[in-house]
Amino acid sequence: MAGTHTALSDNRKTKPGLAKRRISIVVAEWNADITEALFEGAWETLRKLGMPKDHIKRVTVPGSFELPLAAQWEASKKDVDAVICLGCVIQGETAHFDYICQAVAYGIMRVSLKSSKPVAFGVLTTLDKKQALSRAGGAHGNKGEEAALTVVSMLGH
Ligand code: RBF
Repeated sequence: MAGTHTALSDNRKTKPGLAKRRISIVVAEWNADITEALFEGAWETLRKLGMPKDHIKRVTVPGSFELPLAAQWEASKKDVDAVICLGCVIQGETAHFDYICQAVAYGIMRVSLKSSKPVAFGVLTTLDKKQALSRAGGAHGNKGEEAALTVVSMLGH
């Protein structure tokens, strides 16, 4: 749950330094009901912390597998300080589950290390839709919100 992670930034206070930052949020369209909820969580969190609307860019990709490439396109832009990747891979519906999850996790990590910019892994990898829903604004919080807090923390705010 978001509140239990002490390493994450305090999400109650506005962070003045964020007004100068720019963040891109890459959202996968697969399981769109879930990923839209993750996007809302990330967007609301950045706005609450004081990031101007026009400093938050949204990029949409077809599926989670496409997240690393779009993240790389964003991270390679001079004026982008950090990227948040949001997706949802559900095991019950995906025989390729392990391949996709591994490729996406590795790809996102690579983009982050290569660009030296924070790139958050906000990708749900769950056994079923119920587990995904509980992590997209349900009992287990909203992982989009946590991904936003993570990049804010990594940017030093
Ligand atoms: N993308 C997701 O973001 N979540 C999924 O659960 C998901 N399941 C998939 C299942 C199969 C069998 C295939 C072929 C693709 C799936 N994708 C999923 C799409 C994937 O991320 C990517 O968009 C496509 O494979 C095209 O590169």
